[in-house]
Amino acid sequence: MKENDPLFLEQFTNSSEYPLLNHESNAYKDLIKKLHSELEEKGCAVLKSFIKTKWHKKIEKEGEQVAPHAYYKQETVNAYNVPLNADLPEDHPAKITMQRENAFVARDLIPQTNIIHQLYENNLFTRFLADCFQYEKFYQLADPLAGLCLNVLNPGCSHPWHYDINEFTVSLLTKKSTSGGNFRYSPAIRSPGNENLAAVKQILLNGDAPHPEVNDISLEVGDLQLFKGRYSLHHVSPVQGESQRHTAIFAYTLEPSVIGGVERTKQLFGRTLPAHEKAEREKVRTDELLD
Ligand SMILES: O=C(O)CCC(=O)C(=O)O
Ligand SMILES: [Fe+2]
Repeated sequence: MKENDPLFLEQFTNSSEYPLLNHESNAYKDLIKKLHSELEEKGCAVLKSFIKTKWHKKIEKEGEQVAPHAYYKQETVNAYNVPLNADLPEDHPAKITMQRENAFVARDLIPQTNIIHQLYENNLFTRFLADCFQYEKFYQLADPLAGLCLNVLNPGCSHPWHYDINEFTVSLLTKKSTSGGNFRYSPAIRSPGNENLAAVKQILLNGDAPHPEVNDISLEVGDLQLFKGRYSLHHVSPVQGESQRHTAIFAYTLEPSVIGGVERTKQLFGRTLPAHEKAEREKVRTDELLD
């Protein structure tokens, strides 16, 4: 099956509830309206059972097969993914450090036939996502490692507070932890030109504890999550129980040809490819927010 074949969506996604194939239909327009207002109100929208129930075991299994290839490097990080000794005031929230315990399987290690890979490369799906966020067009990342990855969290581990490099993030839970492993976020806590440092610092110091500005969501396998990760500080709380937690992370941008920075790519995947070195020399990001 070709990755942009509409039959892929028909077969694997819950197309009666999520009519992605017919973007002229009223059902499609109503869905977009609903999701967009959820994004406006809560900074996040969840499409329950976006993948048909009968394929849940398959996406879980495909994830389990690649999970052993995840790159592990426990390290001390900050929420901005800038060097710990960056030239910033001592009271800057980037001086608050955390342990990074999650591991990523890079895109080039996820078979192209896997459901999550086909979904990422499906142009109808990409168009649908742009419509949800009300943008003219979304681009799949040009990054050969980071455009699509599987985020693996082992029991006892968490994903520390951070912002995403890309403007919008879309993820799909492929394996649920026994308990814990909740996605927690502070909607639109920063915006271009305003880092809102005092509020960020308060949330970082609060850690895993409940906070009035932090929303807490628990996802099921096959749920699709839409999220504005460049502006919303977020983390995943510690995974409890025996099972790993897996999420497929789909990254999109508003400009073509976006590739992650060398420092960040090494942090996440333990390696870079020539494409990253080249992009570093010709940086295209323009919003002046820290990485
Ligand atoms: O695994 C998740 O649910 C979110 C992970 C995340 O925030 C990220 O990979 O940037
Ligand atoms: Fe993130």
